Amino acid sequence: QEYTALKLKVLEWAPKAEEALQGKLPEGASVYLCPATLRPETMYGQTCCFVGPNLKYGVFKASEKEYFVITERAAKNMAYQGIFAQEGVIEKAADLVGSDIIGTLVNAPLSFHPQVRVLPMDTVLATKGTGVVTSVPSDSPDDFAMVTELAKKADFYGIKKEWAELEIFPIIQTPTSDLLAPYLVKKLKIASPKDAKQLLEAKELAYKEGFYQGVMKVGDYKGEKVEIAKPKVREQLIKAGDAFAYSEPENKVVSRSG
Ligand code: ZZB
Repeated sequence: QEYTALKLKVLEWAPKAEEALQGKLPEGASVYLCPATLRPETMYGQTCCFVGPNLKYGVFKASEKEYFVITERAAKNMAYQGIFAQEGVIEKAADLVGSDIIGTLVNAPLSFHPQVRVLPMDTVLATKGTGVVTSVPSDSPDDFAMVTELAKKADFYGIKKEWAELEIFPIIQTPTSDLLAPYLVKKLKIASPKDAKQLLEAKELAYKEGFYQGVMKVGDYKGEKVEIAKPKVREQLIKAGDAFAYSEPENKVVSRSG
């Protein structure tokens, strides 16, 4: 699976993460949360970044002044892809639990919301990507269901309601909608992130319709088909130093079909 790993620079740590990192990073180091995505063309629509509250993350050294927050599993893969300074070597500066990171403020490249919060999502898999997921509720049904849930039960999740209520802008026009994820969540009567079966169906539909019939509504490739714009946006992000290629062997247990 060939992902685009995005670099979401930490602007302000949540108090618990701040404490856990005390004295562990060199002066002036930049730390990034690095979500893996298959939809770089949707990055204009990021409204938050998800971590699994119970997952373990590491802060891994990528270069002299750059550190990535990802799972150990992802770090091991990255070490063999020319992403870190030394081939095959991983250097962990600190450990973090997902719940420690929640509330952290990060910069989201290309997004209409340049600053977004790190929020919890229980369904983030430790076995896929980097264990960090960027949220695009306009085009990802899972993300729309989760931000809706978080806004509804902010106290329960220990977050500020407004962190989950950023405006959702149309990014891609398809024959059915320019807000495909909210449309599908409503159509399939998805009430919460627990409706796993319908969410899987919604995701499949959103991937297909978005890729084959979508047209960019925003950005440098506005008016171009998603199929055409996707690699161009990816290149643009990589050239700007805001993303890098990350691949991993297909995981038979969790991969989607087709
Ligand atoms: C932004 C985005 C925007 C995504 C979208 C999807 C969509 P999949 O689920 O196998 O098809 N993701 C990445 N890592 C994880 C993880 N560890 N646990 C749970 N979800 C994860 O493939 C990958 C997609 O699942 C990624 O692409 C990421 O969400 C999420 F508009 O990034 B995506 C219709 C989907 N639309």
